[in-house]
Amino acid sequence: LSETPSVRPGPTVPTLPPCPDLPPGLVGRLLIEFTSPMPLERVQRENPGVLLGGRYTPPDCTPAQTVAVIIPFRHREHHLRYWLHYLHPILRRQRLHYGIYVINQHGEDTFNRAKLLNVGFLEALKEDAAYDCFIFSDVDLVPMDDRNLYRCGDQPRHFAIAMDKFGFRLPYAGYFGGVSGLSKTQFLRINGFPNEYWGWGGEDDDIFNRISLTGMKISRPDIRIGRYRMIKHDRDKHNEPNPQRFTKIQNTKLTMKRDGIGSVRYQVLEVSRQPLFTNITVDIGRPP
Ligand code: UDH
Repeated sequence: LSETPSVRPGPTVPTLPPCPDLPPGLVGRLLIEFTSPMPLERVQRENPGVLLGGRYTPPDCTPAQTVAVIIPFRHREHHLRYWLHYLHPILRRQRLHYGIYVINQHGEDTFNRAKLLNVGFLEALKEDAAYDCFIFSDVDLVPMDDRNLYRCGDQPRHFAIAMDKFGFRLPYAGYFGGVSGLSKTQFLRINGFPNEYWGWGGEDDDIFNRISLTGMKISRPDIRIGRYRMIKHDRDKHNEPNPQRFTKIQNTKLTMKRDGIGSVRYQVLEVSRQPLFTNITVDIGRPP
């Protein structure tokens, strides 16, 4: 009798090839409009390949990254339907392995976009520790070109560089608002995002400062490709411009060490896996 245990080959698991760097089948410039109503049932019908919670993985290749798309949210259901309608097919064509997380601020206290994004980072990782790239997207911004690839690189990425509302130009050189992406490592290097910007404005400039102060540089797509349509809307209630934002962004260097992903406090009230996204309703408190 032989001493060596016999190794029987198991059933062969077909391993998919790595996804190509440039996804085949992109279409380039897209027609984006927000006139016809967009029932959620229609969006579900259009996206049968999306799994519960808004997860997707390409059937024909293995992507290099696992991407969590994080959306700060409150009372924008009709924007979300357009966003899902346009983005799922785009992300699919981009051959991304991704999940969609809508971080819904509970209650009617002042909105806090950056804190919601911090919550999204932590909660997405609780769902799947494999996430290594985080795309932070406003719910009202839809890319007009699918060559604007929602993935992370060796520097933090700013995607929404040419929005219709700013005349398809960057409003100022240090603008980092709307849609941005950081790898897990890049996000942790800047201690995540600030939690102390309540109301509208400034938080994106604080994030820009964090990136610069840690010696990183913003990467951007070509201006002809980074084009976006914004769904027109009035100013929301409880998200008034924050008068403290101008002084706060002067102090990022002092505040970023104590205020960030390491200090975020919140309470998850509900996690609900919908067919096209995961909704996380969260109590993030209120301004002091
Ligand atoms: N958001 C919500 N609910 C809110 C506030 C903000 O979901 O009540 C989210 C949403 O993802 C939004 C993002 O936070 O896209 C940014 O907020 P915003 O859309 O208010 O910011 P923006 O700079 O608009 O796009 C500012 C108000 C413009 C008023 C224009 C009046 N013509």
